[in-house]
Amino acid sequence: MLEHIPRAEEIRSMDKNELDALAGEIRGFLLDKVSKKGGHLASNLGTVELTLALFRAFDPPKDKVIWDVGHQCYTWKLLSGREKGFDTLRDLGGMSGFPKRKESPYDVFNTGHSSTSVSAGLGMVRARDLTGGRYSVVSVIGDGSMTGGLAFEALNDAAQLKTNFIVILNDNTMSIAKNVGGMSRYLTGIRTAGGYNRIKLAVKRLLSRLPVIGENMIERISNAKDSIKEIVVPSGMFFENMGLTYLGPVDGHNVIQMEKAFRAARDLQKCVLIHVKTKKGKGYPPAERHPDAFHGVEPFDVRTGKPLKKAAGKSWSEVFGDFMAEKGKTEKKLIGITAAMSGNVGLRKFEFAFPKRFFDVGIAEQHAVTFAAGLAASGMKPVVAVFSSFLQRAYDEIVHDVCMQDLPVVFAVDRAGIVGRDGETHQGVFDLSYLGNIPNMTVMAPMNAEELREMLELALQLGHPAAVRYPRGTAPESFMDRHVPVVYGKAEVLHRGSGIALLSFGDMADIAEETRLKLLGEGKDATLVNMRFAKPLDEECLRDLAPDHHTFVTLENGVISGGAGEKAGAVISALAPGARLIHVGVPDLFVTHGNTDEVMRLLGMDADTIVKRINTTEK
Ligand SMILES: Cc1ncc(C[n+]2csc(CCOP(=O)(O)OP(=O)(O)O)c2C)c(N)n1
Repeated sequence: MLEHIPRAEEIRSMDKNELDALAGEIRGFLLDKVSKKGGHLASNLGTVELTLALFRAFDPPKDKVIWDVGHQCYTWKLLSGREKGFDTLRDLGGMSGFPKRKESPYDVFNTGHSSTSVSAGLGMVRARDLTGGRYSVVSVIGDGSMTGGLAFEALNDAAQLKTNFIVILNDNTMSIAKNVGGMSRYLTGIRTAGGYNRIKLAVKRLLSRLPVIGENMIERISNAKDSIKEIVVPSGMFFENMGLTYLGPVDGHNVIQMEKAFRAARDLQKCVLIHVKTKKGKGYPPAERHPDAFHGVEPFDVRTGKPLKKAAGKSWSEVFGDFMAEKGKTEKKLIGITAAMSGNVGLRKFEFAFPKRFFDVGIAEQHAVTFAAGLAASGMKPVVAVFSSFLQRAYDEIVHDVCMQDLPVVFAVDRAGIVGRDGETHQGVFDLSYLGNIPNMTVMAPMNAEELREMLELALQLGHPAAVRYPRGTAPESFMDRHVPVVYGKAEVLHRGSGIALLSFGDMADIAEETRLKLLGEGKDATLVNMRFAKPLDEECLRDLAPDHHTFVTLENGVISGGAGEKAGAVISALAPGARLIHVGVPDLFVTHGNTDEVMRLLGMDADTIVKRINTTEK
C-alpha cells in the first residue's frame, strides 16, 4: 500500500532500495484504482520508474514534460498532487485519464492522439529560446507512437536545433498490440548496453587472434568507439545520422541509470534522443503476459484479471469483424487495413484468416488512407477500419487521394459518437460533418447490427468512396422487430404519424423511439424515420413528410454544426418554410469524459430533454 505520496525532494533523496520499494507501492496503487475504475493499465505499469527518474533529473513543472498520447501519465498525476483524483478517474467531473493543462500546471500539453509530443516539445523549445527561458523540455514518446509520420516530421526539424531538447523514446516493443514496421525492427535490433560491451570484448578477442593485427591496432580499433559501434552494433546510428544525439539503450526499470542519462542529456546543446527500454504491464503478471488486453481495461478482478461485467452482446466492432471474416472467404480482393488497432476495430479474425490481405500500417492514419487509395486504384477492395476521432488526421488524404479520384475505398468508422470515459480527444463527433461535405462520398449510419452488415455490403458494391459510421458499445441485433432492406439513398419510415417528425441518424434510433413513446403518452403521434444515409439525404422522404408535419427533430450522435441534421434542415426549410426545426446532437464544445449516458444527458441528447424542447417553443 502506498501510505505516503513522496514529494519531489523526497524522491530525489531516496536510494536504490527505497526507489524500488516506492515503484512497487505505486504499481499496487495503480492496479487497485484502475481495476475499480477502468482505464489504461499496461502502459502505466511500464512507466513507473521512468516517471520517478524524470522527477529526480528534472524540476517539474518548471521543466516541461510532454507525454505522447498521455495514456501512460498516471504515475505523473499521482506524484504531482493528484492522488485523490484516482477515486474519480474518468468520471464525469472527475480526473481525466489523459494530461490536461487545466487540471494541473504539471500537464503542460494536452494529448490523447499519438505522435504529437515531439512537435509540441520543439515548439516549447523554440519559445523558450526566443524568450530567454532557462528550463528543460522533455517529450516522452512510445515506440508505437514513433510510427506516426508527425513524429518523424518533428525529429527532422529538431535535428536543426542548436539548443537542448530531450526526446525520451519509451520502447516496450508494443503499440497496443505488437509494434510493426521497420523502425520497430530497428529498435529491437539495438542491443542492450551490456550486450554492446560484451560484443566489444568479443571483437577485441577476435582481432587479437588475427596474426596481422598487433596489440596497438587492437587498442586503436577498440577505442574508436563509434567505428566499432558501426561494425558490430548499429546502435542509434539512424538517429545519429539524422543529426540527433542518441543515448542508450537504457534500462527503463532502473531509476538511477535513467537519471544519469537524463542528466547527461541536459548538458548537450542539441536534440538528444534517449532510448529507454521498458516492459509493458510490468509487475502485474496477467498484464505482462497480455499487454494488449490490459492496454485499456474495464473494471476487473485483480486476482484473476477477468472483467467484472460480462459484455451484453456483440459490439459493433465485432459485428464489423465478423462481416469482414465472412466476406473475405468469397471476396478475394477484400483488404483489411488498420492503423495499429486490429483488436480494437474487430479485425483480428480477418487478420488470422487472411494474413496476406490484412495490413497493420502502424499508427499512421494518413498513410492508411492513401495506401488504401493505391490499392483501390489497382482494383482491390480496401476497407480502412478506424476510429472516428483518429480518422480526423487523414482528412486531406480522404479528400485528395480517395474522393477526388472517386476511388472505391470503404471506411469503417468505429467509435463514432460519444465514447464516454476517454473523453474529449476520443469523442467521435465530427465525422458526419467532415465526411458529409466531400463530393463522391456516401455516408451511412446503421441503427443495428443487421443494417451494419447490409451497409458494409452496399459500400463494397458501390464502386465509389463510402463510409459506414457506428458507435462504441453493444450493437442491437434488430430494432422494433422489423426489417426493410437497405436501399441506396433511402430512409426507412419506422412509424408514420403526423405533426412531429423524428429524423434519426444511426444509433440515435433508440433515443428517438423513446422520445416517440413519451410523446405518444402525451397524445402526440410522432413520425419516426431511420434516415440511414447522411449523404445522400433521402429528399423524397422529406418531401413526403413536409405537408403534414409542423416540427422536424433531427437526432445524430455527432456535432450539430455542419452535421447531418443541419443538412436535412436546409432541405426541410426549402420544402416547408414555416416548419419548426430542432437539432439534437453535440453543441459547439469539446465533450468531456464520463459515463456515456450521463454525458449524453448533459448535452441534452436524452429523450426527456428532447420532449421538453419539443413542448416548448424553443427552436
Ligand atoms: C492518432 C492515434 N491513433 C491511434 C491511437 C490509439 N492508440 C492509443 S495508445 C496506442 C499505442 C501506443 O503505443 P506506444 O506509443 O508504444 O505506447 P505504449 O502503449 O506501448 O506505452 C494507440 C495505437 C491514438 N491514440 N492516436
